[in-house]
Amino acid sequence: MSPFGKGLKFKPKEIMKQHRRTFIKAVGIVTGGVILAPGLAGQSAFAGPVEFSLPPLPYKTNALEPAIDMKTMEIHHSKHHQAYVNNLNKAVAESPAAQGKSLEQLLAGVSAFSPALRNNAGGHWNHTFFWKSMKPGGSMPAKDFANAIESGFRSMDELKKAFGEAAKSRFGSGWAWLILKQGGLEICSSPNQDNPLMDLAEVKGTPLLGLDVWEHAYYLKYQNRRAEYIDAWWSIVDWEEVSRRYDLAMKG
Ligand code: MN3
Repeated sequence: MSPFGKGLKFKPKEIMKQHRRTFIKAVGIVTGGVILAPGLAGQSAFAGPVEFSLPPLPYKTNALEPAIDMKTMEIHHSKHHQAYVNNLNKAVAESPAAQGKSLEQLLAGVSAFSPALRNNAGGHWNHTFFWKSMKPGGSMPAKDFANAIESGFRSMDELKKAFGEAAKSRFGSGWAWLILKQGGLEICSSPNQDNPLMDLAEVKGTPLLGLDVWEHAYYLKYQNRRAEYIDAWWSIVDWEEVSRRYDLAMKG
């Protein structure tokens, strides 16, 4: 006899879902090579295989203070980013052509998909990239990348100035980017959750650094003072990580 008893109104698919939930609660893993924390897996809808999940922050939520306060980090990661992940999984489940694709593949062909998929695939990629672009106390650029900054912008200060201008002048919600484009460094910005990896982006390239200038990223501490948030942010940029991205992009 089935563990669910006889005559229950479960359809076979629902029984599978129930069974998987129980299994996941017990051991915290999902089949298909995807490892998830139990709490995280419990939030998933299970319309199909779980493709995307919220990555943990690489530091504590208070580790970037005073540049970014703990409450902002908590809400930004566990609510906003989680919502992009959940809604991306929903959008993929509703789009057969999107299934089985990596996040980068979705972005590269995003013009073929729904606005929901575009916004949430972008949201998931951008935030994952953003968390890894920061480090408590920041770090220094490696030599090759420091040279590239000098030839592209004359100095780090000039780079920060140009990047800050792009971040301040992006109207409404969006992102500022430092990208590698045809071997050279460039600065641009994008609206909403778009990014330079998208086929429909105004400026395309390989992102090396990105700054979230949505109000949810800074409003609790800075309110309307976006420029102050940008200035403070430089103290926690992980330039070593940006240098690694530069090296990889130059090789690719
Ligand atoms: Mn955000």
